[in-house]
Amino acid sequence: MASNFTRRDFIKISGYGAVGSVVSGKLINGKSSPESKPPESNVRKTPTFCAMCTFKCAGWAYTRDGAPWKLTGHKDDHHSNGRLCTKGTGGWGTYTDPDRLKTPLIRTGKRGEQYFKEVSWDEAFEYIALKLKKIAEEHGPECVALLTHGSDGSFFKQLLKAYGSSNIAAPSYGSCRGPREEAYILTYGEPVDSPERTDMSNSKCLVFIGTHIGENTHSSQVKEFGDALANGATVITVDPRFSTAASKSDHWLPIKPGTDMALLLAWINVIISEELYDKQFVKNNTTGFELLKTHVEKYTPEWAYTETTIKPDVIRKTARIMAKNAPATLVHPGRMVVWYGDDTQRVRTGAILNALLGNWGKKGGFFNPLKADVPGYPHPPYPKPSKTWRDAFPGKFELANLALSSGICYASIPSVDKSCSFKGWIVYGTNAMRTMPDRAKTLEAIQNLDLLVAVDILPMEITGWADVILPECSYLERYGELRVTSGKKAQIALRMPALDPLYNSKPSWWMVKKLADKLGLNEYFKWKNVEEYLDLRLTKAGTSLKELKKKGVITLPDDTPIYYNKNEKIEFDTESGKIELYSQLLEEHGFDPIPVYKRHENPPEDYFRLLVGRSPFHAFGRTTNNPILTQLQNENHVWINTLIAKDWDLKNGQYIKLENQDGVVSNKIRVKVTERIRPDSVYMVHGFGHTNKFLKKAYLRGADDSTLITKVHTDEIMGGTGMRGNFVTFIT
Ligand SMILES: Nc1nc2c(c(=O)[nH]1)N[C@H]1C(S)=C(S)[C@@H](COP(=O)(O)OP(=O)(O)OC[C@H]3O[C@@H](n4cnc5c(=O)[nH]c(N)nc54)[C@H](O)[C@@H]3O)O[C@H]1N2
Ligand SMILES: Nc1nc2c(c(=O)[nH]1)N[C@H]1C(S)=C(S)[C@@H](COP(=O)(O)OP(=O)(O)OC[C@H]3O[C@@H](n4cnc5c(=O)[nH]c(N)nc54)[C@H](O)[C@@H]3O)O[C@H]1N2
Ligand code: SF4
Ligand SMILES: [Mo]
Repeated sequence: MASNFTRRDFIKISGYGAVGSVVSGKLINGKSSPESKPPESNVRKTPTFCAMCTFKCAGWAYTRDGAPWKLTGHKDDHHSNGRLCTKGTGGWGTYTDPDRLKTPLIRTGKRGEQYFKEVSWDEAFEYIALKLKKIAEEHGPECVALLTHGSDGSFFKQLLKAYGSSNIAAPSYGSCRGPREEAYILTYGEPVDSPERTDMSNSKCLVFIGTHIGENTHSSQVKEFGDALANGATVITVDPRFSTAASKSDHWLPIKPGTDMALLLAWINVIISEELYDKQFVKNNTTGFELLKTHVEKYTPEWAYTETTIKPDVIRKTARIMAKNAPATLVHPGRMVVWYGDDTQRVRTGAILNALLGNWGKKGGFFNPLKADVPGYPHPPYPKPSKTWRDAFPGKFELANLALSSGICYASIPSVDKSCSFKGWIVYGTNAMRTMPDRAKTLEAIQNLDLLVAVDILPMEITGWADVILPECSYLERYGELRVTSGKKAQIALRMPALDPLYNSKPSWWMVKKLADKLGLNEYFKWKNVEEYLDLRLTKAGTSLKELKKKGVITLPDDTPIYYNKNEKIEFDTESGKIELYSQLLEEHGFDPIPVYKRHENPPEDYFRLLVGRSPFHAFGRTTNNPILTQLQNENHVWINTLIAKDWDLKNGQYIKLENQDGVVSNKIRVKVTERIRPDSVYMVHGFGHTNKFLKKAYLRGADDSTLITKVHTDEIMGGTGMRGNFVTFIT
């Protein structure tokens, strides 16, 4: 199976960070051609960090004659490494999109019918404040939750805490990387975090289990993958689909979906039985090795073959390659890991394999991240909430370190055994109707709320159900929360307005300040305006707003080494102070202390497993109406194996519908007939098939995977919403 896109092309592209930006539109080009260069006096360059997805790459927004021109990456930034991805270069499309929300709206018709009246900001805040006060009086402030995604949700988080609720959840936990973070906390005492602490640039062997970097275009991850390829790293990709990463790999293992843990256990079996593990590292830094050794004896490559369809000799060979390159071998922990419900255990199996390779704190493995110390703006202590979302789930998800959006959703559906029932949601920057699976539950929850506020930039599915819609201006028109993230450098980045807000849209910091006034909470927001808020914090960190405005990104001095020395004994933040190959904590909570393989359901006859991934041109559902990015892709396709297409008489490009195991039917979607997927599965990218008719470009373009994800396989350890246990058949 050949790809006409070579390894060299990929390296080139990742170096330039703009996978496929082939459209000639002025706004899409990261670089201008010399002849298009305008007189400098008309050009303004403003620091920003991207909000097209949530990876927060820092860059520069250029305007020319007061109009949008281009966006580029910041050369010092550890997220972008100087280059934005395709989605990022299309950022001005969020500003120019004619479908933007333009003014505050209050619902006049029934929920979901989308009848709204235009109101002033003051009327909108008055309405919200009255409802919030009523909920606080009748049920307690804890019965209001904030669902949020994206850095500027920070201001609403502060508001909610001041109001008296700690129920703040992001889809990036329960519906994305939560199981990964918990698996690494359980094993190493620390999360992987975002951006990932993976030292791919220096890896000599990279192992991708599902994670599809290249289609997942998080800038630094693509750049580092490109560096590894350029340095000649051996790449092993495990994916039922011939992904972009697979096409750059030395070994593609087209695994039967849902059986990855079997492969991981068999790799561990080989590495232990052939004594290929890092003996000194394991002796110094781990606990439970002997128990692990006995535990994996039964998980031979021959056994794994029957589960995974990966041949025993391939399993042995790839395990030996990993060991040979260790500790510069990285079994990538993935990112969107909510697949089959046993996700914490699956990711933990990979974490254990990494421990045997001795790559923690090692070049080419996981580095020790640095982070700038930026104090918050001083405020009185927040009131202590008397209940949380956890009260609705006694004895469950105790190992979840963050709140679950699905937990808040289920706890909003009244039932006698729920002691914390939610009455109000503030939804900031997350399209909760699409990002949480099992939409029927989300709708039931919403219908029981006394207040649903949606803060968004576009008319999305969630805004359609809101009581009040607050139109935020785009990230290019506002100051935002500081970006303080961990990485190889201790950095701070600034987002500031490149242009004034269009229409009657406003930034979230302004909304929160006004709402705090109405709620009598202004003692928590003593700053006069956002510039004062940012400057005080930056001054305490040893810099200033003035410096950030000029530089965009600053790196604070920090000479803490990001690698450990060879044979150094490491202190881990686990109960035992060591890497826990055997987890006492999991055992105490009634879970397998060492991962145990359990089989998942197979698709019924004539059904195929629905696999989901990313379009390299889009971020989730938030960009599929973007006037620039829709020029690159304006609908999705369903990948169907050539043999299956023949059986069903399906042709390339033909529209079909998909029906899932519960009889739910998708919108129409074009077929892509390909050998690049296993016959037992189909694949589509997330983010298309919008049903809000006010999204003129995206409305009913392609199909939405969320509609078909009616069965959720909940991770019993931390509550993640496993989404890949759904099966579809074809309606022609
Ligand atoms: N079915 C299915 N569900 C999934 C996934 C999947 O692949 N399939 N992926 C999961 C993953 S990995 C993640 S991380 C989550 C992502 O979940 P979300 O971040 O909720 O994803 P989006 O659909 O992009 O929704 C973003 C919302 O924010 C709005 N928005 C964009 N910019 C701004 C802004 O500047 N201000 C404000 N106020 N709003 C803004 C957009 O218009 C949109 O309504 O979804 C998870 N859920
Ligand atoms: N362009 C773009 N990039 C993005 C995003 C975006 O919206 N657009 N979103 C970002 C976010 S928030 C996230 S979380 C990441 C998500 O991206 P990743 O974490 O890289 O990937 P996943 O969504 O976990 O996995 C998708 C891949 O898993 C394969 N797969 C499906 N089932 C199985 C299985 O059972 N076993 C194995 N081994 N493989 C399987 C699919 O074929 C597909 O190639 O992407 C990030 N990057
Ligand atoms: S990965 Fe791309 S879309 Fe996401 S923040 Fe970076 S440049 Fe923006
Ligand atoms: Mo995610």
